[in-house]
Amino acid sequence: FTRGHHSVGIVGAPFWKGQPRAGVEEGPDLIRAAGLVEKLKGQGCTVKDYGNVSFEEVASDEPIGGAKRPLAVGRANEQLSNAVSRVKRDGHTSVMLGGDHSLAIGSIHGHASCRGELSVVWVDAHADINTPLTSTTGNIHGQPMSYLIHELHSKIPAIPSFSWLKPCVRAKDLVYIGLRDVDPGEHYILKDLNIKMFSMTELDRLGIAKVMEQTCDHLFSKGKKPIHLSYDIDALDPSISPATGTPVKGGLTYREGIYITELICQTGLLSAVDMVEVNPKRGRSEAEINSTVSSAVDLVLGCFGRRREGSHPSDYIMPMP
Ligand code: 5AB
Ligand code: MN
Ligand code: MN
Ligand code: MN
Repeated sequence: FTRGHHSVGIVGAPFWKGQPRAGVEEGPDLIRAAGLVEKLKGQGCTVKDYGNVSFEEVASDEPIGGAKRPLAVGRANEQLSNAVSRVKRDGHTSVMLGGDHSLAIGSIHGHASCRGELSVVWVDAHADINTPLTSTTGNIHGQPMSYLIHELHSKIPAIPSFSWLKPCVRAKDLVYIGLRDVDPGEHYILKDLNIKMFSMTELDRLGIAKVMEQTCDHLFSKGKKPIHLSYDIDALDPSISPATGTPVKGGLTYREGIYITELICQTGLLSAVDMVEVNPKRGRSEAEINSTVSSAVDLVLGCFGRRREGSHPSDYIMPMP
């Protein structure tokens, strides 16, 4: 295999207010410090780093009907949506580094506003599809998909700071991989809307190869749309990525996690990636932090042509004796 030529645009989103734990806003700079840009270039990508979005401060921010910090999260996602749609207009595959997973609202919205209908592959221990009314925590990082799905629009209370947001994803265009901690209201929604999901049970039954085959079959049977891959680092097992806000045991192995990115890359349809929920303050040691951050880097590299079998540039010259 020769190496693909991907043009990557990176947007950092140092934002934590979709959940209560400080530290997740350090994710973007940590992932960069681990050499993401250099490594992408080293595997043949063109990279433009758009820097971090600087989010506006919000003064008073009382909960509205089951959504905590609605002003901050609404405004941040509006800013992020604009940033991601600019990256897409410039012709790059967008890589959004979080930050907490509420940021998928702006990332997916910005992507869709430029590219139209999307397929969404959501890799996560959690379904993040609570409505503000089904949520038991009020944390918007557990709610982003509900704001984005057309079929749930009538179930979402009006929140003024989200008035810019229009649903942009169809339930049939969404696939989950890695689920193992789903709330009752979320499970009702998944079944009611017949959303394709591969929980850890299906992964155990089928193996990751069949899961990815069926993921692609499901998405392509609806016509080929640009793919938005939203990757929560807590999808991986906490033994590999412990430095995250809501770890759940029994997760993806490193190899399964990487295999997902390799197969999504091979579709040739990958158009945007989110890499979210890396939180160094949740690591109990330097080693735990490093393992989490370097896994996040490797997953992004897998999205852009890194192959475990190795690779070589198409103009590689064989040294002669
Ligand atoms: B994450 C929970 N379902 O709604 C909720 O990390 C957890 O982005 C959400 O996947 C986890 O608060 C959000 C209990
Ligand atoms: Mn999660
Ligand atoms: Mn998540
Ligand atoms: Mn989490």
